[in-house]
Amino acid sequence: MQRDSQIFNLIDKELDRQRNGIELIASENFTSLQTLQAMGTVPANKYAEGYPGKRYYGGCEIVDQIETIAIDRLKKVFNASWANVQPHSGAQANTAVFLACLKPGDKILGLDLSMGGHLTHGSAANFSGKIYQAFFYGVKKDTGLVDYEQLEATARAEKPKMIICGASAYSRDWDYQRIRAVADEVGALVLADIAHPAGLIAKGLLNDPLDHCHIVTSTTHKTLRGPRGGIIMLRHDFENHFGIKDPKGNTRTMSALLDLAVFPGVQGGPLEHVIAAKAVAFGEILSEDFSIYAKQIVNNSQAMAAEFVRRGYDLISNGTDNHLMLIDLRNKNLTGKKAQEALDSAHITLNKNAVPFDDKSPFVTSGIRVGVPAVTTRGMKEADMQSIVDMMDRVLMNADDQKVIADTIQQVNEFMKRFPLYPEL
Ligand code: DSN
Repeated sequence: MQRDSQIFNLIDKELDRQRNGIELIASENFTSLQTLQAMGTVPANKYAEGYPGKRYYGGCEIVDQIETIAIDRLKKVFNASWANVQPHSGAQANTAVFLACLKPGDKILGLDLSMGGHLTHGSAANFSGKIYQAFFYGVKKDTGLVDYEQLEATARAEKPKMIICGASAYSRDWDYQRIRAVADEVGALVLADIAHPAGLIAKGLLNDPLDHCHIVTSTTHKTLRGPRGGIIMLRHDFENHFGIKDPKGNTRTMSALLDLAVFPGVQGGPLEHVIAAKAVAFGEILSEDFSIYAKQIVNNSQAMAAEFVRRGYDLISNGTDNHLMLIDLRNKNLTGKKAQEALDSAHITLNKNAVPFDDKSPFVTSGIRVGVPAVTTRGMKEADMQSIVDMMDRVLMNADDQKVIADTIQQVNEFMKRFPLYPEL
């Protein structure tokens, strides 16, 4: 068979783009070479519907071992008693949790997408807002912090079946204990979606949701630095707590209901090559190197935030506890769209983002979200964050100046040579 040079040339170009630019998308990262390599291996050819030891196909004895190792390592990473590593994505993980715990029309309560929440937490455009009755809490206008009073008041008024915490654009830690207290009061389950800060939670740098939240989901490719995918975890399994039954009407443990919800509920065959890569990444997370990495993420994020504040940028909540920051650009007379486009043209990649109480559409927005997991993987330290903010500031203050953009491209490409990516490739 002829090698598909058209596609492989494009893959090479994407590698160059990743190598030469500054990656600040808060949800992106660079996996290790061995994690990357595991994804391109022969378990990709295998059908393995079911779970280790209980498959619907023959020939699963090796992928059973791979999946069991992935589960065991993940349980160790988060001190969980049960885990499912099959969800193809974070959205699939959340879908499975909803399927296991809710009936169509049930009430859910999540952080509003426009305040930093996620599509799958009840957005009208998503299955979660179409199939379930969604209510929202937000952040406080003066502090940018989650409005726990609003969360509690809405929970008491609406009595949702599930309260969802977690965000895709929130730079502060969560009070899981407080959310669990009101959930117990109104009889709700708590789902923590830790897709963004999972790597920091794994290393004890942020509050641990697993003790307080009934169910925890995550992606594996953000701060966990694994392949693209999802996971579901429990620290404390429970039975018949909320009268939830399996499709045949039998009472089951939550772990059994969640397994059934992932397969056959929302997925067919698991991606065993991706599960192999998850296992590799989880092994890396258990190492001391990853502890150093996670700490450096927080140091870099805080150094970058301080530099933005020093230059007069308006950070929501005035700083960060985690890997990202949200910047309101209105005082700089820029929209998020304009900022994203100008920075993109200078090989600095991030995304425009609505800020709380935004007056612009989601296609324009007043802000940008900036994250440091990927640049930290490249080996950058606090002083490098100042260099990045310096380059960004110059572009943002001269967004229509093609000479500034051209100079910055050169500067960015030169700067990134100090931080090689996949030198073996
Ligand atoms: N799209 C992801 C993010 O960028 O945060 C969330 O799913």
